[in-house]
Amino acid sequence: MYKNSGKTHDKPILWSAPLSLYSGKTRSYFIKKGIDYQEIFGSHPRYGKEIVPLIGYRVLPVVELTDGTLIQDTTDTIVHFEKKVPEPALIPKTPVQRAVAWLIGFFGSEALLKPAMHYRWSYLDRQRPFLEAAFGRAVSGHRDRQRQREAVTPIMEYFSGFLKSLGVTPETIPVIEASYLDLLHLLDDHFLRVPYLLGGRPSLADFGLVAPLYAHLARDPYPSMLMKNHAPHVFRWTERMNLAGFTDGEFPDLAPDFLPNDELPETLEPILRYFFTDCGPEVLGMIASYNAWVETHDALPPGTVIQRDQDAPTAHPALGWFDFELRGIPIHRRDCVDAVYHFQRVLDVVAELDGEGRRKVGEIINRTGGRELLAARPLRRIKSESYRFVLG
Ligand SMILES: N[C@@H](CCC(=O)N[C@@H](CS)C(=O)NCC(=O)O)C(=O)O
Repeated sequence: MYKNSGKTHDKPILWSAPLSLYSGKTRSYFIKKGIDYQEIFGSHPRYGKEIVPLIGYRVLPVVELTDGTLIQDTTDTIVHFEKKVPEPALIPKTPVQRAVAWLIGFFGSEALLKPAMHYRWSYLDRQRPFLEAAFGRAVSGHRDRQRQREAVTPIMEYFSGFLKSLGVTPETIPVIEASYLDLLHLLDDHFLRVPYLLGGRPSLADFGLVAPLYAHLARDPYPSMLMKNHAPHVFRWTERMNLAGFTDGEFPDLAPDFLPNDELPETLEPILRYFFTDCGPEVLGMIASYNAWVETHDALPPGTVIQRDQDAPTAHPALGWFDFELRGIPIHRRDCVDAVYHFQRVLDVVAELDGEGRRKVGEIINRTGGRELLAARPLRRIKSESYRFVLG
């Protein structure tokens, strides 16, 4: 399933960059879990020469384990280390907290790319020097401003081109911004009272959410100012997520654990409701787009790579475009096979529940408007093999 670099190391290596959305998720997980790791940016020659050819495409982060195994995918990394180092557990074991951690982790990692990319690229003119330096640090080994600037031009054009694929246009920007600001306010109410999403200990929910909310929305100058002024407690949580240990100076008396009795903090249900309402239709659209592809490619054998352009492997393979509405505004965007795959993982976690846990989770999902989304099913199972998504 994973390839091996053939090198051994004293510590796992996090191939990453400070500006990278998903790198922020693994970094925060390693810091909170207490994993002794070494971070090396993608500008290091070994990344381009040895790591990228093994993965098959440029992507950050990649975790190189001490035996050389290469894990690409932040959720896989967390699941791997949770098995290897069970305590302190950062994926809850009780049914409600476990299902909610997977759900919010999914929405955070997969459903907030629109605001993250919008605030980075639509406001480029207000933060260009910061982003040029950030990209330079990530991709160029030159210690020369001019040469770094030249090196970043193609990659900045590549990533800014994502706006169209995500459906970010002059017509959709107002609703994307309004929806994001509402999320910030809900999260601010929460982090005013509780240090992490599930209480006194960070979980998969926090790591999923910190992905968009750190590298782009807390660090890039324009959205950073917005977050600090609209949601100062969210900004503080992004700092907290990058500090070792669970106990925060603001909450010294709170046990460093999830809430007792599988309870959720009161302020969490409105956040779940937000995700189901504002992000649910988009995820449903992606699943429908995948299912339509499956129906027209019925005879494909297991192992077939799920991607329209088979010869151009990428972190976010696509099959086509689809339409959905955000608060009544139509949005046309490209689908993401990886998002459907990650939703399938959430469905698997919910399907494993039984008895009282299943009943309680069902009640929360119904109360917060998630019934339709949780009833959706990818028509054929998606597997991840050697960094590609394939039919099961
Ligand atoms: N599902 C992957 C996604 C990783 C990812 O998309 N990383 C971004 C940088 S933050 C990237 O390298 N994108 C390259 C591309 O989309 O071509 C994970 O969780 O690790």
